[in-house]
Order: sequence, then C-alpha cells, then structure tokens
Amino acid sequence: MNVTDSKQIVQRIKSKLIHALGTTIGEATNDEIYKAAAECIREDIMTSWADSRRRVQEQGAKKLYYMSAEFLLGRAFSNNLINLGLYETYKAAFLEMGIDFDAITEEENEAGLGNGGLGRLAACFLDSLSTMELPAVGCGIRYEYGMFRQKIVDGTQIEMEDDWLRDGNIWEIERPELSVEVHFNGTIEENWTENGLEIKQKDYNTVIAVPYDMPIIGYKTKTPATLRLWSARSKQRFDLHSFNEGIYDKAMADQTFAEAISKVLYPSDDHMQGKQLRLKQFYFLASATMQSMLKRHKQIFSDLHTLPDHVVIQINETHPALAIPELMRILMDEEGFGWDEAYQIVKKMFHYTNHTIMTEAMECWDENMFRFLLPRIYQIVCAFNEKYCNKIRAYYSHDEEKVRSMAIIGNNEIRMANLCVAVCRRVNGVSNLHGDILKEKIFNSSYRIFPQKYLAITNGITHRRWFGLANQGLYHLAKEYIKGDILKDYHLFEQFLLYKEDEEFLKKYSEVKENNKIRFAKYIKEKQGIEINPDSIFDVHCKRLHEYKRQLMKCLHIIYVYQRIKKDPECITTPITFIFAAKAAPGYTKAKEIIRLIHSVAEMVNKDPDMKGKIQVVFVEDYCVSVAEMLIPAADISEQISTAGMEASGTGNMKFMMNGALTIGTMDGANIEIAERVGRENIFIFGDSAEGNYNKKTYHTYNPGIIFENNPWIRDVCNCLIEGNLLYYGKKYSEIYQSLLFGEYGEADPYYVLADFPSYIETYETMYRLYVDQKEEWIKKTVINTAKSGYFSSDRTIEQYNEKIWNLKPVK
Ligand code: NBG
Repeated sequence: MNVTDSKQIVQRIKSKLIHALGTTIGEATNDEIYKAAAECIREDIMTSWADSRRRVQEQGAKKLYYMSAEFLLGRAFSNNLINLGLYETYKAAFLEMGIDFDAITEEENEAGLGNGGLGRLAACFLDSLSTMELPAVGCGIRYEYGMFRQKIVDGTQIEMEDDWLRDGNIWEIERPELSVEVHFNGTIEENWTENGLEIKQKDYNTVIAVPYDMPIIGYKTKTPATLRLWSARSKQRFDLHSFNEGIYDKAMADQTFAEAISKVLYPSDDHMQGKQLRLKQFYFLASATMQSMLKRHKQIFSDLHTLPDHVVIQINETHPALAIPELMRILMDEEGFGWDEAYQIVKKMFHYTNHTIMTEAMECWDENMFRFLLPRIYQIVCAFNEKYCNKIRAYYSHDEEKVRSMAIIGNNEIRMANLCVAVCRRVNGVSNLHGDILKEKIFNSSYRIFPQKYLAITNGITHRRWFGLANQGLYHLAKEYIKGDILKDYHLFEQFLLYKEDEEFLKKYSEVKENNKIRFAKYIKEKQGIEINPDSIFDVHCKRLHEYKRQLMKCLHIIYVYQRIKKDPECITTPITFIFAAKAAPGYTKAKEIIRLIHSVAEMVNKDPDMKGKIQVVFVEDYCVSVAEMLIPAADISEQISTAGMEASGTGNMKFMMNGALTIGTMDGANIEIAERVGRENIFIFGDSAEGNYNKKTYHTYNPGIIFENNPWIRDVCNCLIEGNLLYYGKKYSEIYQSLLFGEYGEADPYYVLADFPSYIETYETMYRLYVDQKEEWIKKTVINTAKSGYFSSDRTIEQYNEKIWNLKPVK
C-alpha cells in the first residue's frame, strides 16, 4: 500500500505514536514524531525492498558491489520522501497537524560516515543506481562515530565526537543471522595432504562482522538498493570466567579489540596514516564483504566459476582493495582452487577508481605490521608482487628501476595503488584531466603496458538531493516551466535555456536565489548569532580544508579587498559576504592554522567600522551535508580555486553551478568540463594550467620572491600576516608568511598561491563588475549554468560506468 493522501498520513502517524511509542500527538516530542513518521515511510518501502532482492535473485542478474570505506549519506528522511514522490503530501500532513515540518526533519542525526568528496560521491552513486534500477549493494563500515563535529573556540577548531547513533537509526535493519567471522594475526600452517597443499591460519583473533542493511530508495522506482554496513563485535561478548577470577582487564580486552574496529571514522582523506587500526578496519570490510558475497553466490548459483558473470566489484579508492587478496584466499584455501584458477576469476571482477594524486594520500602499509596482522593475505600479496614484477621485467627489458618503482612491495611497504593497477581490470580517474594525469604521470609505466585498462569517468551529483530537495524553490520553478520529470531525466535541465531571455522567468529565478539567501541568513543568525545581509553578494568557499584547495588564497584576497577599501572606500558598492565552511583533519596543523587565520581576518574585517556595509567574513561551523544543502543554493559565487592539477574532480563545483552560482576557478578537475559546457563567457577562469604547474615543479622555476618584489600590493597583503592588524588571539602568522614566500623543507610553496594571485584578483574584479553593473547579464549566466548542469548528474556518471565497466541490466 502506498498512502498518498495527507489525511491518511496524519492517521498513520498518530497511530504509530500511540501503538509504537505510547504517546499522543499532543504530548509527543519532536523526536518521537520524527520516529513515528519515519516508521511510516519505512513500512511503505519494506515490501518493495524485499521484493527487489527477490527479483534480482530470480533473474540471476549481475550485481554490483560498490565497496567504500566511506558513505557520506546525510539525512535520509526528506530525501526518501522526495524519492517516493511523497514530500508534498507529508508536508501537508504536518501542516494539518500544526507541526513544523523542518523542525521534525532536523531531529534526524545525519549519517556522516565520510570525510568529503569520496564519501559523498559513493552516496550519490547509490541514489542513481537505485533510481536506474541497477542491481547494486553498497558495502561499508558502520562507524559508531562518524565525522567529528566541529566547534570553534577563539578561532580554533575543536573536534567533538559525532554520536550519530545515540537515538537509534530508524533506517537500518540489523541482520545478525548473516554475520561472518573475520580473522586477524596468528600463524600460517602448511600441510601436504592427498588434495595437495593445505594452508591454515592458526591461533588467530576472531572478530564478528554483523551487517546492518539500509534501503536506498530510488526516485519513483520499486527497487531500492541496499547499503550494507558492517559492525564489529567480539566473539565472546563478555568473558565471564576472567571476570569471576577478578581479571577485569582481560574480561574487557577481547571486546575492546573487536569493537574498536568499527568505532570511529578516520578524519583525514588526504593523508595516509599507517595506523594498525585503520588496516584492521579495511580488512574487516574486505573480508566480511567477500565472505557474504560468496555465500550468496553459492546459494543461488552453486558454481563459483560463474562469479564474474554475476558479480562486479568497484573499489572506491584503495581502501577496500584488500578484497582482492581476500577473495584469492577464500577461493584457494577454502574452496580448493589453484592460484591460476582463482586468478582467472578475480582479475575479471575488480575495478578501481582513483580519487587523488597527492602522493601523501597513496596508501602504503608497513610490511611488518601487515604481515603480523594479516599473515595469509601477506603471502598472497607477495605472490601477486612476484608475478607482477616478472611481467614488468619482461616488458621493460629488465629495467630494474622500473620494476622497483612499480612493485607492489618495496621499501618495506605494501603499496595498495600498485596492487590495484596490477590486478584490476579497469582503472578510472574521476574527470578527464585526472584521467589523463593518471595515464601520463602517476601510473604511466603501467599505462604503457596495459593501455586498455585506463579510462576517465567524470564525477556527478544526484540532482534529486542537490536540486530537488536542497533547492525547493528552483525545483518548483522547473516544474512550472519544464516539460517532463526533471528529477527522473537530467537531460531536461537544458530546457532552462529556453527561458534565458524570458523576463518573467528571470524574475522568478532570481527571487528563488533571494529566498535561499534569506533562508541561509536566518540559519546563521539562529546557529551562530551572526547577522548577515541577504542583499550582499554571497561568495562561498566550502569544502575540506586542504592547502591545495587554497582557502589561504581566499584569505589573502579578503585582506587585499580590506586594504583597498581603506584607501578607496568607494571601490565596493555592492557589499560582499565572504563565507567559508571547512573542517580540518585534526592532525593537519597547517590546516588548523589556516582556520585560525580565517577567524583573524574575520575579526579584523568585521570589527572595523570602515568595512561596515562593504564586506563581511563568516565562518560556518561544522560543515556537513545538511549545512551544504542550505548554503550552496544561497551562493552567488562558487570558489573552485585549487592549484591546477591537484583537485581530481570536485563535486561541490557541480552543486553550485546547478543551483545558480557562477564559478571562479582554475582549469582543474571538473572545472574544465564545466567551462566546456557553459562556455568560457559564463565562468571565470584564472591562473596557471596543470601543465604549467607541472613544469614549475619539474624545472624548479617558481620564484615567489620575484612576485613579492615586483608587486607592492602583494607585499602589503603578505605583510599583513606578520604585522599589526591580524594580531588577534595573540598570534601572528609568520609561518604562513614564510611558507608562501619560501615554502617548506627547502621547496618553494608547492601550491603556487602567489603565482596565481594576481590573475585571481584581476578575474575577481571582472566578475564583481559584472554583478554590480550588469546584474541581468549575471542572472542570464547563472541560468545557463543551471541549464548545463544536467550533464553533471550522477545518473550520467552511472550510465557511463555501466556502459564502460559494469554491464548491469535494470531489474525487471
Ligand atoms: C576526492 C577528490 C575530489 C573528488 C572526490 C570524488 C578524496 C580522497 N578525493 O576532487 O579530492 O571530487 O574525491 O572523486 O576524497
């Protein structure tokens, strides 16, 4: 039954409240109402969920396992309603009950099981897979604590735990009957038996992996996909014997060892930390997923040789890559396959997406730690390494330097990316530029041997959440003007072009933006007590804090504008609100220092009466999916200013353009493709190219000192970091100053901030003038951006993955 009448929904919610929660609508708290309503939604999808699993099985359909250490889901309640086509009906039901709908949705703790782009991409992909009715399961870890919550105290970031499961999670179903055992440590015993060599892991530590399944509802379809998140539990919940003996520590130890595994998400996506716990997390995910995948396959098809016909596995970054040797292990040690026989299967099944080329993010594990924790997997990785090195040796006529650089094991480390490119059938980058960099630079030696492996598939975002849900105003406008169901068919965005000269449409379109700005202003007033002017230009830089994303350059720009206003108060006629939102990895000192700098700049600007009505700086605390949903639709300017060659793709850039902001950006990642689609006249591009930056690095030609010497205004901006005005919180920013001018560790600033700075200032000026002098032109350009954003729907991305890699058939 799919109830679509608001009166009926009111009845059902009331009935849920009394029967499940023992309360009435008059007495219930917002949390109880949220739970009752969510239960109603859940009931409606349970049947189709079970049914879709059954159909996939009956049809023997090929299924995708999308493995990812991160799924940055955000809230599910409203999104589910959008996808079920029940959003308006539920809103009406709440209105009838006299309850604030938005307040209820805010009761849901968001599932922040990811750091940034990589995790959010995985979430968008599930939405598209489900909408396109492709058989898929997302596989991840059910972190008890997600991405930390950020507080700012005196300009300093403080991390607080994200206890998102505190009030329960209505969307998940625990499936203890599908639990599997995962083994760590121990020794390997080899015995020759009549069946040949038998290999057994002995004296291992056991952890139980318990799956929790969440339905991922597609848009107006009847085949929800599943997200399966694994939770770690100790085999012996509690060692009563030791407890009775008075050995409390021992009684707790087992449990602690096990449960630590799914305790917390590592809050860093750009830095490899060779921590043992992280390796445990990844093997846990890999082993649990491979075991449950094989169990299912055996039940349905019995013959394991047909695996590649029915299962395809995409690994999101190298984190889940241990699934490769794990599948080899199970096939050989438990199913009696020989190496070649197992390898024939494995090599057809795995595909690898790379998301970053930063060398410090490339996953490498200490060989000794790896061997100690995963003794059997280590042996298998060694075997892969040996065979792979022989291939390289043969191809490169014994060039041992090549062999060393491409080897899976080297310098006492296990290099996961090299394992992936050695074994996976396809390796993809996430934008065209990034794909080219993989081929020509990062994995060039491998590319020359296996050119057919490499491809690029540009990222995308689900326009259901990032347009349909986040920008209700624009979505309603689309419903009024556009023929067809835009949430179903991203091509329809192009229809917006028809109205780019239509005055009435343009008026409504800009009203939407104004309302979104008012909504955000209200939010920031309520949350942080900051008053902002919704008539000012909202210039937004929101994303993880990384040096390559150059929040620092944006700070320098604000200092520059500040100094200009001091000299010429009339240079700013339309006020600008500079908005930042970013979390820094707790161990990333420089990033935290930049957060402090942003706050110092904010303090300097906001307290200065000369800046009043001209510029204001705001730092939005605790950036997360729900904040992005509010902030992005309110933006006028989208800052995409990474050092060209460093941002693999970006997905924020796509969300902004879709929601009517104009981009100021470098020719990096997907910015390039955005520029290609909207035309160079509808985007503001500045700075050096990836190639240019590559040359600066290779030939050591970057000399910020000269830029500093030749531009007095740059000198003034830089000097501000170490002189007077920024002296808030008792600190100067001499380290940042040093790094801009002299770099660190004897290398000039690798992010080339000052190199691109003059071009940024110039481009910004052009952009600002357009907004101030030709607002109509500006609006037209934003409409063109929205119209051209359909291509960046993750539905298109998934179509391409499916066509080029997976070959899945929609469930009938
Ligand atoms: C990020 C890149 C982004 C990209 C997303 C999704 C990681 C490790 N990488 O540019 O920095 O858009 O991945 O592909 O999170």
